[in-house]
Amino acid sequence: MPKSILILGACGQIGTELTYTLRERYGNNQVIASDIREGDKDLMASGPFELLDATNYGTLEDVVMHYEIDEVYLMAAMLSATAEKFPMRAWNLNMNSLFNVLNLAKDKKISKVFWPSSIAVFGPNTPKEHTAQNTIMEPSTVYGISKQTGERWCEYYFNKYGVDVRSVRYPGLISYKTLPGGGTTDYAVEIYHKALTDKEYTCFLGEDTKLPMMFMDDAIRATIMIMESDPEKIKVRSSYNLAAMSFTPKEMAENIKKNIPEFKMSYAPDSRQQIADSWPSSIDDSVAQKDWGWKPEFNLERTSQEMLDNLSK
Ligand code: AKB
Repeated sequence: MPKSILILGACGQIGTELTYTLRERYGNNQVIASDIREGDKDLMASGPFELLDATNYGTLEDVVMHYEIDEVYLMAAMLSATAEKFPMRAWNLNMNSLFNVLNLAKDKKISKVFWPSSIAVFGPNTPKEHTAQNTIMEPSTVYGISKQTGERWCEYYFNKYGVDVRSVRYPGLISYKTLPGGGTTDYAVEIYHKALTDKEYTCFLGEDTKLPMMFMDDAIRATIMIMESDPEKIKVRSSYNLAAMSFTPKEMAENIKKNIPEFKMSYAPDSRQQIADSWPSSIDDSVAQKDWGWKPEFNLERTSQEMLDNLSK
């Protein structure tokens, strides 16, 4: 029997690309896309789509039973910058959707769960460079607190109820198909759009703010890799550090100038600077490399090339 997959938050930045990739891999009808609102028309037309609020257990359970779902990818979340504006809404969305999915797995209605964590689980007291898998974690943002709490619950459901939940801590993600929304690392996507249309960009982070980043193809590959790994290889059931590259806005601008020499960057840091300052600059992902063979493929050079080539089509 082919397995049946449900993606919650399928119209978001990660969900869109994950849906396309999983549909290619397992067949269009095996991958049910869902979101609280409609998104990209091509995505919605490429296979089954359900309008679904992941915080509503009843409707989520109905969809899971109707399609006989085996695996759920929970990509719905409120990101760091928006979560600072709406703390309670962020907490409710990020936590209730996770509990709903973990409880479905606990009750054996689904067999496997993917839930994304983030570098936001770390905080201002965490060592900034090569941040280890296990280190000080004192997140100072609403989003970070929800992700750290989520990690604890994932590990608890695995230990206590045997729930097969798998997770990675995504860095900032760079992609051209769907824009991110409400994150602190969003500048690293906006910059390419503005470089092509306006030849200039005002960055909301300071020029030396170094953050861990990853091209979307690497993020999708990591997600599918961890989900397809043998369960005994997944030794960390909270969430794995994941890394590809780290750079500052200034380094990114210099890189773009190699392709668009007239590109001009200016800086006007806003409230997102404080969030960025609380996060690591680079991540040590050696545990993911050792446990399930993770290895990134895209550096800044290759990412810029992909972004500029695809956005100028
Ligand atoms: C954000 O900026 O909030 C996200 C993240 C790093 O989790 N991209």
